[in-house]
Amino acid sequence: MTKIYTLCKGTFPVLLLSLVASCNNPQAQSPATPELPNIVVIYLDDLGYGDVSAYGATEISTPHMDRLAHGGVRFTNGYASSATCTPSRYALLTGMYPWRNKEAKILPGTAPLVIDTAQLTLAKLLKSKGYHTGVVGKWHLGLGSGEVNWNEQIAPGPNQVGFDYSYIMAATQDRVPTVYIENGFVAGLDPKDPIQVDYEQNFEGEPTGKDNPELLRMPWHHGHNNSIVNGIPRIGFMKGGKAAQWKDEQMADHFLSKAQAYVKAYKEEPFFLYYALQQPHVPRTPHPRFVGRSGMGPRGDVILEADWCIGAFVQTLEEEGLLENTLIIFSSDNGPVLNDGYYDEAVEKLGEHKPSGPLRGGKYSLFEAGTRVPFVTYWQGQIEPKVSQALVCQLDLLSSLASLVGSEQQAQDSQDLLEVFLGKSEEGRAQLVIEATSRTAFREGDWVMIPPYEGPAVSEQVNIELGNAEDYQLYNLEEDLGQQHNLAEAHPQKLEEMIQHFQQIRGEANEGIEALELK
Ligand code: NG6
Ligand code: CA
Repeated sequence: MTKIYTLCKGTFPVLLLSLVASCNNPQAQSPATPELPNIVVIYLDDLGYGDVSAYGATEISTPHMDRLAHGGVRFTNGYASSATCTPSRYALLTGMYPWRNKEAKILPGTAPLVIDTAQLTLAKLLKSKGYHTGVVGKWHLGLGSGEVNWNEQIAPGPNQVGFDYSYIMAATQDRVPTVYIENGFVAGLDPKDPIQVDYEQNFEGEPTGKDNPELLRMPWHHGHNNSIVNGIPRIGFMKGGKAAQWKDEQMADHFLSKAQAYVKAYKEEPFFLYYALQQPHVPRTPHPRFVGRSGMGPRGDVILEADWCIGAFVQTLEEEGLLENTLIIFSSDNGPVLNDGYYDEAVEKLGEHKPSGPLRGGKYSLFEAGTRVPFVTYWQGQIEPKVSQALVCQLDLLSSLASLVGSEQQAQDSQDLLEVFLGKSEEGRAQLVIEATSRTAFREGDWVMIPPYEGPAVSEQVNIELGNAEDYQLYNLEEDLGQQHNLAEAHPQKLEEMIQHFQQIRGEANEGIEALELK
């Protein structure tokens, strides 16, 4: 009976008509009908390669992330497409390298949608195969097409690029508007208190982080000195919408409850849920029950909080009997950062913890820790636990999942690595272009080449090595994972070959691209 049920479930509604008949017929258990699993992408914000105990963290314990990592394929060469959020998310959803779209860079909360509504997306693709599609959590891909009126329907947004359901924050936790948006409408908005948002100018009479330090419970270090919401200074100015403003400490539970509700609502259909948690991005605001739990201050505490959320979410799948029919992909949008603009003791209380693990750099960096992130595929009963060294990128999920659900659609830069993601092959990508604040570098085999870039070697603001240097850099990651030995001079032929292969994909490096100013 269960078998017939899942068979019918998996193909709904594409083959609905023919299946109505076969579902009613107990003899009709045709193995020819492929089953479509639910697909969940659990995506963290700024979680580093070394922030997960399954990836070697010893000072912090993440049992729920570990459960996925140890029970599925744990990729050690799994990459986000970029060392910052918007470009990585753009690539995840479109299967296109983010540097092909000059708008795909860290966006203000008022930026227009960077995905063309005519463009193929993972959500659209799965929807075309009968999936119900949902996104819960951080969006940060822009909304609207210019001027957004936050008091009316906000479109285009997730619902116009393939998501049937969306419950999102527009940009980041540190950017206004600090409200949730459900299917294009600000949740809980009181029409008598309309929202206004501006990234250039303050609204008259409104306090700011810069001018009113006495109102702050979390001081700013760099940036983050505009409007104050819940005692936290943000990027951008906002007025009104008081009843709709989120409570930072409750955000994790709030998104979790929406993700759980989504699963319960659509469990009868194959569903695709993009569950984009906000941790451990700044401002780090653990719920009181997690405060002090890590001994590392808020950054460690919100990692434990995120881990708990993942556990609770997976438990929901389990309780609903969905775990064996759900492919879970767990990853992060970019590498770690400690001080990303607020004084929150992330640096002072770090102790022996190494958010980047054995890798060099961090968020914003062209060195490995910028883009190499925890990356796990888990599917109970279908994926055998293993560690894979195959080179994979979030970019590849689109074409790989297309293959899983029997779609012919592929995206330009996305490789079909389904067998690798299912743990049946070690043949990953041969090459990958990585991006960090509009600069790009190139990995091929065990080698990585970083072209020369102007700008500081170490960012003064975030204290991270960015990968900028006057000369080409060439590293062999097999021998030198920590990128300590630049082999560019010792291996001129290899360097030349890497530059050529890089340019074949990338075009003339950096042509027309302005790198983001990081001090
Ligand atoms: C930077 C912010 C940083 C963070 C980042 C986006 C400043 C000085 N810094 O501009 O705090 O918000 O943008 O992070 O404002 S991301 O993970 O969404 O890419
Ligand atoms: Ca991020």
